Amino acid sequence: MKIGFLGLGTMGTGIVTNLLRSGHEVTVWNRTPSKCREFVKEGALKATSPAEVIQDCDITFSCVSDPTALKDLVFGNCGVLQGICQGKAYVDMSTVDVDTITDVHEAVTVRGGRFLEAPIIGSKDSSCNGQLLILAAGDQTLYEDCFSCFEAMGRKSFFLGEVGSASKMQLISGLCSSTVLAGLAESLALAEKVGLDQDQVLQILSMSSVNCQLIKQKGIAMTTSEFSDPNYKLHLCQKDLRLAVNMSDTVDQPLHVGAAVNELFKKAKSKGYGEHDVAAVYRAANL
Ligand code: NA7
Repeated sequence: MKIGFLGLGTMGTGIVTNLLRSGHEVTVWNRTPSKCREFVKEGALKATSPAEVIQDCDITFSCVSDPTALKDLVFGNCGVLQGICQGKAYVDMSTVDVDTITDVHEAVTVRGGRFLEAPIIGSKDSSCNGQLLILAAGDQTLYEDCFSCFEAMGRKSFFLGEVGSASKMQLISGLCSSTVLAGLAESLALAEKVGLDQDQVLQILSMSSVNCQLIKQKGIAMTTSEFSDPNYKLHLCQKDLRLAVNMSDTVDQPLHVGAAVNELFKKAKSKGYGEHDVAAVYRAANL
């Protein structure tokens, strides 16, 4: 089976490395072509457009930043759609909204291709370590055909049914984790203001019922101001929040806390921390 991969950002880099390590034949494409170089050295093939990758491969995956990037990739010049025909399979792993993924699904299937959405829960570390959680929905036969790839990328994959369900789950997951992060940022900021020792605060939190990996890792990043090597970029997290808030509008579900968390992330982004790690939300909480 020939595998294609479009989008060699933070997530794509870890995923493609694991696909190659597990013996898959992979053809890559990235908007900035220089990012393909390292993978070619590791044995990947390189194509000059998304359409060419689709034409050369049986299953092509993509992972790009946001809905605009995905639309460019799929509907743009020499984009995914121009390679799609009967027998081709396309799997998108970006975090986008239900409308965007539905449009992509319709456009691919109307041309005879098979489509799966498969957004991922994780960060740079989990994509490098093959520990992503994969949320898939759409064509179940394609989900089954992706088995060896998903095994290489992640620790577990879930099939959630019709296209849109995986994007919904992904946005819920992001809403929940960024709410925890915002709560941690404000708690640590307040702790500092009232004169507590932050290391001791973190030690106590990590022995209490709120203990989790996120609190531990991001707590250390916040108290040591280590934001510059992003595990997950703050502007992507804010995009995920924006999409979750928009989704809540479609069903009239109030997001009192979620909307406020979104504002905090927007503030951190406007202070110039968009390309930093999500933990930099602390900079917006700690005035
Ligand atoms: P990164 O590291 O910011 O990488 C983003 C990738 O998306 C990168 O390959 C970009 O290409 C690509 N991109 C961005 N805009 C476009 C357009 N318009 N056309 C084609 N390709 C584009 O993000 P992550 O890897 O951390 O995250 C990827 C997704 O997973 C995202 O949805 C997260 O929310 C979850 P570039 O290298 O800049 O040319």
